[in-house]
Amino acid sequence: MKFNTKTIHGGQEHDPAYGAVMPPIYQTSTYAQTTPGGHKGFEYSRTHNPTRKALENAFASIENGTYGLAFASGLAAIDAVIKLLKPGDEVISTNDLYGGTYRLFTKVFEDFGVKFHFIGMENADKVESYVNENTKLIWAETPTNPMMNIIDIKALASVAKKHDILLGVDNTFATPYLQQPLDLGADIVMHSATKYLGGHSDVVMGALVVKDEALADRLYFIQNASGAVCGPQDSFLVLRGIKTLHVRMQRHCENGKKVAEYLANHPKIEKVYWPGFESHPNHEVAKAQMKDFGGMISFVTKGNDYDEAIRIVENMKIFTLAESLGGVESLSGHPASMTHASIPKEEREKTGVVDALIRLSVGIEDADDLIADLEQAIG
Ligand code: P1T
Repeated sequence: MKFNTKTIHGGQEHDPAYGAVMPPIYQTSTYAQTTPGGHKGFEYSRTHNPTRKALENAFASIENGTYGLAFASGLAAIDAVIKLLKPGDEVISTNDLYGGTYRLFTKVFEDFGVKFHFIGMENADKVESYVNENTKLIWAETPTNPMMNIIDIKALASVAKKHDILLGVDNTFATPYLQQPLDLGADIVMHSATKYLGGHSDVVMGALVVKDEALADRLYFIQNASGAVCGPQDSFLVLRGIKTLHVRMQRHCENGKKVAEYLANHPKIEKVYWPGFESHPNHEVAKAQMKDFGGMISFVTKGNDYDEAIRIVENMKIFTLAESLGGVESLSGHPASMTHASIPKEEREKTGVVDALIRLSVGIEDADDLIADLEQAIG
C-alpha cells in the first residue's frame, strides 16, 4: 500500500459491531467480563481502548513500523522512551531541540541519574566521539526545532548499530509524508501528534512507533504502568486528521516554499532558515532523506533587534501568534520568549535561537494572503 492510501486505510478495519466505517469513540473506562479474565481483549482503558488501538495501528502503518503507541502528549511519549533507561545511562541528544524536551531531560531525568550530552549532530563522527560504554540512546530531531538543521538519519543509524545503541527520531516537523526514520535505520520514531498528524490544533497527543517486538513490549509496559495515555475522543480526532495528512502536507510544502523565497528576498531580513534552500548547510541530506522541505521556517531581521521581532509578530493578522505548529492555520512564534524560554539564554544562543528569531508554521491558506500579511507586518 502506498503512503497516500495508508493515511486513509492503514491498519484500519470496519468496526466489528455494526460495520461503522470510522471507528466509534469507545468512551468507556472498562469492559464487562463474563468470568474473571473472560473478556473480548479489552479489560481497562489505560491498558487498551478500541478507538486508541485503531489510531495506534494507523501510526504504525504510516511510519512503516509494526507497533504504534499513543500517549497523552508528545512529551509523555518521550518520557516513556527515557524510562527505558537506568541511572548511569547516557543519552546523546541534538542540542537544537524543542525547549520542553530539553526541560524534561535536564530538569526531570538528570535528577534520576541519566546523563545527557547536547551536541550538534550534523556530523556523525562527532556523535560517535561521545559514545562510551554507558551510552544507551541517541535522540535526534530533524528538522530541528526551531533552527531547521537537518541530521543524516542513516549516518546516525550506522553509529547506533555499530555500538548497539537505540536511535530515536522525533519526526514531528517532517511527518512520515516527508521522511520515514524507521526505513532509514532508526529504532524508535516519535511524534508530537498535536502538530501535523492531528493537523487542526484541537488535540494534544504523542506517538511512538517501533518495529522490534521486544522493544514494543517494553514500551507498552511503560505506557500501561505509567499511564500517560490519551482518551478515545482525542484518538478519534487524530485518526481523522491522519486521513488528510498527505494532502495537507503537500500544501504546507508548496506554501512553505513561497513564503521562504519571499522572506529570503526581503531587504529587512538577515537570514532565513529553511532546508529547501540550496544554501542550507545540509540541503543535500535533506534532499536525500526528505520528499520535500516542509512548512516550518525561521528567520531573523537585520539588526537582530528583540523589539522589532516582537513588533512583527504582534502585527501579523493571518499568522496567529501562538505556541505549537502543524495545524491548517498559519502560526508565528518567538522561540526565545515562548517555546524555547526554558533553555538558558547562553545555551540557546549557541544554536542560533537569538532574541530576534521568529518561527513560522506556514498553514494551508492562500499563499498570496500569507505573503501580504508578512509584507504588512514586516513593513
Ligand atoms: O506539546 P507536546 O505534544 O507534548 O509535544 C512536545 C514536542 C516534542 N517535539 C517537538 C519537535 C515539538 O515541537 C514539541 C512541541 N512543540 C511545541 C509546542 C512548539 O511550539 O514548538
